[in-house]
Amino acid sequence: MSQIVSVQRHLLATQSNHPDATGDLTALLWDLTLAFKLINAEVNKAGLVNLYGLDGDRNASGDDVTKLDRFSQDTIFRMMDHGGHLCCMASEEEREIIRIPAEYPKGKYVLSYDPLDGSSNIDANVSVGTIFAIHHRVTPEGTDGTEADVLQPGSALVAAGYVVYGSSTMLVLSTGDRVDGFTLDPSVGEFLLSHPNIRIPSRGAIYSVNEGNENFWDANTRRYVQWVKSGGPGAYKARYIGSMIADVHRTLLYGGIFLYPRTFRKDPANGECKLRLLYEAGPMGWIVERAGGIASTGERPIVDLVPTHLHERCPVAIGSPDDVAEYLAFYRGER
Ligand code: P6P
Repeated sequence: MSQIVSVQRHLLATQSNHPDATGDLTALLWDLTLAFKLINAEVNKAGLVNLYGLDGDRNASGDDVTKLDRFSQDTIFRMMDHGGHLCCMASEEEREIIRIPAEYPKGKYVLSYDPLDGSSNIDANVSVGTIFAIHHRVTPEGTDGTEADVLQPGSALVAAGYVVYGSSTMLVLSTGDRVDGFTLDPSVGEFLLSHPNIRIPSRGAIYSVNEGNENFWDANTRRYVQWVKSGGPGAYKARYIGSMIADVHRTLLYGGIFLYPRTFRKDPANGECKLRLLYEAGPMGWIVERAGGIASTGERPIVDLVPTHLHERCPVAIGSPDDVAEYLAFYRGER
């Protein structure tokens, strides 16, 4: 009979593998899991307390902010601002970095997060989630964090993860060595280890892309998708939820490929990208790589990109190594 392991116990066991660990990261992650439980409770009853709908704001990326975005943003801030683990934060919902209030100590980590990814779908009860990324600060200890602490590549991540608020609520987390999944048992309010050491299948018969953009992709991406649809790699299914966290979570567990390539709709010369590097592509790409997958912009690994501003976007090809390698061969004109 399998052991019952809470995320807290798992984090303590992981910490014991690092003799120089101070417990700071463990405590930071514990605080985050409580924020996730609070957000989960609201997401699960949003329709009952009129939390659906927009709150009238627009975020730095120009997206309409839903009431649940605002609630999730505020919950994470109020949970994380006083623990002494962070020097600053950055959120997809905030134009500038989020400072730690003067009365609280400044810690050695920096947290970047998308408080509620996929929230444009929330009123239709589509799975949404929270994505988080943790780096060591690069500015002097004890001082206020700056953008320099936030603008770091995925390759420098210390930990990252996401929570899918779906048919069940699942936390997927990595502190570097492996990827583990914890399912929330709502009857006791604990995240319990349900998917130890997640490894992405080498191939999966699912491709996931918004085909409504097909006429605005580059020619090689169009060729790849047509090749898949004509049975090139075998009989593949199309699955696209429109919530990156749900599409990538399915890809991580079932295999296959998730694509959000550059589109040439608004700017035919340079194109435009949809997914945010700091809050979506970077952490999700880092996690998939830790599980044995590939996460590429088409030109280079996503985790190699050094962000130049807080709301930078990038093209995304994430998934099983065989599937993403085939896409990259088409994208680069090698097939
Ligand atoms: P489209 C949600 O708004 C999001 O940022 C990602 O979660 C999702 O993958 C993408 O946008 C969906 O974009 O253009 O297909 O609606």
